[in-house]
Amino acid sequence: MVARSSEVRPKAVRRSASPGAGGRRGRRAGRLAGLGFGGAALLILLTGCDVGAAFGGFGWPQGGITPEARRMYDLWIASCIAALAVGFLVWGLIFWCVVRYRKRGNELPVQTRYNLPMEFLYTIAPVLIVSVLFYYTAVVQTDVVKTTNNPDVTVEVVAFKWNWQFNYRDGQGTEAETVASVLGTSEVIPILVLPTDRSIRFEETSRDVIHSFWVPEMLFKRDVMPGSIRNVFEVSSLESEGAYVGRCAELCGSYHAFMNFELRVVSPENFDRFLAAKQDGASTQEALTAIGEEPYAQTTRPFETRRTESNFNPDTAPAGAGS
Ligand SMILES: [Cu+2]
Repeated sequence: MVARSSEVRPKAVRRSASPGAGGRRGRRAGRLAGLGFGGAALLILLTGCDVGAAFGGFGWPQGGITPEARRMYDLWIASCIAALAVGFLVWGLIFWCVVRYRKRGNELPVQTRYNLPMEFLYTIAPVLIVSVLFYYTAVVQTDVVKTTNNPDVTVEVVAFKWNWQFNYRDGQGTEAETVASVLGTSEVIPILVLPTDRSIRFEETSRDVIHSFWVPEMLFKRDVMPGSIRNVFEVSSLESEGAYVGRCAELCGSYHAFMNFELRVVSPENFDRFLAAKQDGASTQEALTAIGEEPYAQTTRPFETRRTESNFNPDTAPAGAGS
């Protein structure tokens, strides 16, 4: 045993003392990896490939209808690509080490310790990566929660157990007046009509408990608080006309799951006509019909408020039985 270990050490020392061939090989591998990543990045840029769509958005909801939603989506996709690039680099290095330094006898590989450049690299690199991700996250977040002094449309979102009221306002804050209103009932889903190409400010308030205003296509939700807290957010525009389901995203009681509404995005001209019709005393359904829109919600339907045998377990049912 003693003889063996004395055989090993000089060889290990000899190998570390002649870094020429190993260094060249390392540089070549590094160059190849760099070329590979550079080539892949160039290919993506040149082909204009939508990487997010190709990979199902990496789990992020697609089809956002606001510039803010697209920015959040882009941040997510870029973060995933960066994470994958780092992942492939690390996996590649692991596999390279596994193959390059696999056991070939009793000779020990080069024992690298106190390698300052290496330790500097693996301390600085993660800090740099996290700093870059933090920077872009802060930039996008600041942009998404930004509010302006003069939004084109201000709508007050009033949540209550278990429905919604949308008040179109002539200004901002609690001092402003409501000029038209949409109120949901157990029979009729409330439809929040809003225009494309205009900035919209949402001012939220609750009559009872905490709810949460959520339109999945806006990729954004914000809690609706009771009392004096008035949560506000803005979208710089809605980009696609259409009907989008809206939901309460905060567990607020028995019928929370049915607390739906519909966002109906129309052209600015039709929005002005809708608002004028409402101010003239038309119902929401009449005003929608007047601008050529479906009068009732297309994306969701009212829930059944009456309990029947089909939706309720009768007392005679055995414990734990489903209906
Ligand atoms: Cu709710």
